[in-house]
Amino acid sequence: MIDLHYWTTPNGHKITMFLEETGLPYRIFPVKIGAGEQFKPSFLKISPNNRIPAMVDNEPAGGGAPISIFESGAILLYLAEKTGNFLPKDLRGRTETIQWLFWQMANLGPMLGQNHHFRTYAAEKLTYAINRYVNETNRLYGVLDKRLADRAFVAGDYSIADMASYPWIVPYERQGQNLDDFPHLKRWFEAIRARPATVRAYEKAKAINTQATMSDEAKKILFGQTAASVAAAAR
Ligand SMILES: N[C@@H](CCC(=O)N[C@@H](CS)C(=O)NCC(=O)O)C(=O)O
Repeated sequence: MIDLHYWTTPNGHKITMFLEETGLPYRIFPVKIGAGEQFKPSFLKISPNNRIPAMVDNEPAGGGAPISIFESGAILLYLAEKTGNFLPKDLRGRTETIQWLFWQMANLGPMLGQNHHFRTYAAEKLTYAINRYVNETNRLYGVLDKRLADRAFVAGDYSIADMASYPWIVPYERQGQNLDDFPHLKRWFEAIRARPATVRAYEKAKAINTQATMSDEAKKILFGQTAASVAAAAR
């Protein structure tokens, strides 16, 4: 059994998308990040960066003690290796997939996250910061669109590289983007959106989090963090 410590955000959806594809048995432990549950000592033990998702595999290959993992890219890679799915076995296919997985982790996630922050959440609307991240989002959409111009998926067949990127494209309107400007990306997006496993993953999220907006209290918890926040949690 897999224990998934999760909240209903893009990085959380990556993992439910994978698990729903494979049918691997799992249970969800919701971590309400707007309520500060990511600072619970029991969660910090498996996710020292106080971020979701984190996962515990109670039945790792070869037996032994459970294995815990944080960082969504590391979790996807672990699950792909565990199940033998969604990561090619040949050297070239595997390298391509891991390369695009890292591209998502280092670019698409962090930059679009800043876009959400400055465009939607920040109380002060800073034109420079908004333009910077909306433009960078636009550039990254362009990179993905070009990559998808002559292939169905990011790297070979549907893989963990696609599962990593898709949830970040879902809020494209909120990121100030128009999918019609990126026809290959749009075709890829619609194909993944229609997959039964994707539909199930997003339905699960809706059932777990019924609150659509972020409260001022949640903003304080999420956007006021310093090293002292983690130190205080350990006391
Ligand atoms: N690079 C990390 C990023 C994880 C991340 O930023 N998670 C957010 C939700 S999408 C979170 O847990 N935020 C809680 C907080 O900011 O305290 C990953 O991909 O797992």
